Amino acid sequence: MLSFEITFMDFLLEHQERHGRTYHFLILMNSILNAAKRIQHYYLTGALHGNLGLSGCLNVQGERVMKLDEIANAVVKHYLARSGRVIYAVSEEEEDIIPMNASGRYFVYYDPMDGSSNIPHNLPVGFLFGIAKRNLEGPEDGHLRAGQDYIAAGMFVIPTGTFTIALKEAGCWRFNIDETMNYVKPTRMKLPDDPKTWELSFNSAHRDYFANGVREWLEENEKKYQFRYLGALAGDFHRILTNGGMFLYPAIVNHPDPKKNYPQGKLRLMYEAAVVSFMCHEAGGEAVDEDGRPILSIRPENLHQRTALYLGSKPLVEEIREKLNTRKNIR
Ligand code: P6P
Repeated sequence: MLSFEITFMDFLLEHQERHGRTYHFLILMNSILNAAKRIQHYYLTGALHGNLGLSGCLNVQGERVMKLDEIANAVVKHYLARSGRVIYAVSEEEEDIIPMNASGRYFVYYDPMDGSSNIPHNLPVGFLFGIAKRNLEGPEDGHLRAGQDYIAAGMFVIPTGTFTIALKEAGCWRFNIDETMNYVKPTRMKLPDDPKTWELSFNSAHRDYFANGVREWLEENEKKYQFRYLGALAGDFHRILTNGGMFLYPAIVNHPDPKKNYPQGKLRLMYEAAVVSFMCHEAGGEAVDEDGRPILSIRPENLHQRTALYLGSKPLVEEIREKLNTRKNIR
C-alpha cells in the first residue's frame, strides 16, 4: 500500500489557504528550501572536493571564512534573488544589505552556515533565516525589523536533514528530509514542562568571564541538569527544542585580556539570536539579552549588532533574568 507523507509545501499551502494568504510566501519558502538542499549537498561532498578548508578571507566580523561559508552564501543569494520576492537580504557574510527586487514583498536576514568551526570535522552546522514583510499598508519605512516583527523564522541543521520553522502565532514545526529530498512529516515542537529532560548548553571554557550573577546562577543550578554543547547554535537549539532547558551565550565581561571581552555578547541579533528566539517563543519558551530584555523586542541599530542570549524554557530564563536584573541594580 503506497503511503505519502505530508510535505512542507503541503503543510504551508494548507496554512496559507486557511489564513487567506497569497502564494508569494510559498514561492519564497520554496527558494529557501532549494538553497538548503544545495548547501546540504555541498557539505556532504565537501570532504571529497576539498571544500572544507579556509578560503583565505576574513568576513565583516573579522573572522576567518571557510570555503563553504562563501559557497553557502552564494547559494542562498542566488535562490532568494531568483524568487523575485525579496526586497533586500542581510547576510552574516556581507557587510551591507544585499539589494534584490525593489518590487518584492519580504526582507530576509540569514546566516548561511553558522558554526563554521565544525566544518572541518563534518559536524552539524546551521542555515538560519528570519523573514519580515514590507509595510503593505503605507510607505515602507525601511527600518531594520525587531524579531517580534518577523513573520517567520527557521533553521536547517546541516547535514542532518532536519528543518524547523516557526510561523507567526502558528507554532513551531519540525520536518525531516526524505529519500526524494523533500522535507516531510510536520511535528509540532513545544518545550517540555517536565524538568527531567532539561539541559544546559553553554561554552564552559568562558564561565569565569561571565557576569557575577550568571556565575552564581550556574554554581547554584548547573548540577540539576544535563550539559551538552555543540558549538553551533542551530545544533544546540535543535536539542533544546526537544529536551527543554536553556542555551546561554552570556556577555564576556571579566576576561583577563580586555580585548577578548564581548560586553554586548557574541551572537548576532538579526540572523542568529532573533531567529532562534522567534522559534523558541512559538514553542512556548523565552529569550532575553544580558539586561533581561526580551530578544524579540530589540530593534537593531545596525545589521551585524551582537547580543548575549539566554534562550529556552521559561522558568530557567526567568530565573537567570532575576540574576541579570540584580546585576543591573548593582551598577
Ligand atoms: P564559541 C558559531 O560561530 C556561533 O556563532 C554559534 O553558532 C555558536 O553558538 C557560538 O558561535 C559558539 O561560540 O565561542 O563557543 O565557539
